[in-house]
Amino acid sequence: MAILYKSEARRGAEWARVFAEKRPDLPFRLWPETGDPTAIRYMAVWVPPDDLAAFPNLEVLFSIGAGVDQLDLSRVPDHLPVVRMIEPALASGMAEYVVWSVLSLHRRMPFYLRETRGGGWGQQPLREAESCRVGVMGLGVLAQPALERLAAFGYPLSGWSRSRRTVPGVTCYAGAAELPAFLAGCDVLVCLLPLTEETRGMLNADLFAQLPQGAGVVNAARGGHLVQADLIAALDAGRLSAAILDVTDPEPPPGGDALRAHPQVWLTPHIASMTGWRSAAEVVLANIARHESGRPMDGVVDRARGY
Ligand code: NDP
Ligand code: OXD
Repeated sequence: MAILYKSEARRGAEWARVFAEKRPDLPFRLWPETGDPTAIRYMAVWVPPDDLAAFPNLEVLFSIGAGVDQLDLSRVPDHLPVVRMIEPALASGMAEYVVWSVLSLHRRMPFYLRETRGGGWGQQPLREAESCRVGVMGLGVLAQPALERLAAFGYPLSGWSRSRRTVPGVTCYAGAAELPAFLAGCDVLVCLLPLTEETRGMLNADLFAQLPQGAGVVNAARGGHLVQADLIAALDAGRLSAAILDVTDPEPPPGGDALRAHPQVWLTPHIASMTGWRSAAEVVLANIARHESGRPMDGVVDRARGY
């Protein structure tokens, strides 16, 4: 019985230390050194090996990311549980990124940086936090701590999810029927949805048209949520004021890509949050212990929903 780790080797070395310390009975293999493939019971991956059938005794596929779209679930046998990453470093990193990007858009930083770099000194009226409505698409594990931090600034907060949620201090909307009402109240819109068949391409012209004039958009989820040409058109038409994007499709965007050059777009290279090295290994160990004692694991993906 062994676990196979397939992702960045430096992180893998840290995982190997944690496993050696806490589960010396469970050999840790670092891809591409699989050893005997029939011994592999667990895998922790960003993207799995092409031929999963070569590991006939695999019992659980752990994603080292919170998102699982990169796994291509259609290639993963139905009987195999897929478990996504839920761990504290991901949540705190995302909360920081969301607070930074909301503050930047609320305080019109893309405008001021452009203005001062261009030799100007123009000022705009200061908008109070209490009049800058912030809405988050997705009310999950990453969205909720971010909303909690945003509350400290006094922003009126709302959130949108698939099923009905209750989050203290947040006006919650659910489902397609309530999306228009949610969007109408977002001066800054933050996307923290998983990428699924339902959510792919959601950040499009139709959605932008339902936001208040001059709204700002943050996408810290996946590049596939955004229809890039629609964003550029909405910015150029003045419908949106600015966008902060941590994710693009593809990543990285090609050299001459319109997003890279657009004055109202700030890009970051998928760094909004990162799985903690040690904490992630410990979370996977805890889930293996649950699995081995017949208890439910934390973060099992619902294959029908896709997240
Ligand atoms: P969760 O699964 O905990 O939460 C997802 C939320 O989205 C839930 O509230 C869910 O609704 C909602 N949702 C899903 N589908 C729909 C839909 N069709 N309509 C409305 N709401 C929907 O995910 P996390 O918070 O852990 O992560 C979110 C995403 O963030 C990840 O999937 C990943 O893509 C991205 N990510 C990006 C990182 C980065 O560095 N840029 C780092 C980590 C993650 P419900 O509550 O009803 O289930
Ligand atoms: C994730 C990510 O999904 O880092 O964890 O994007």
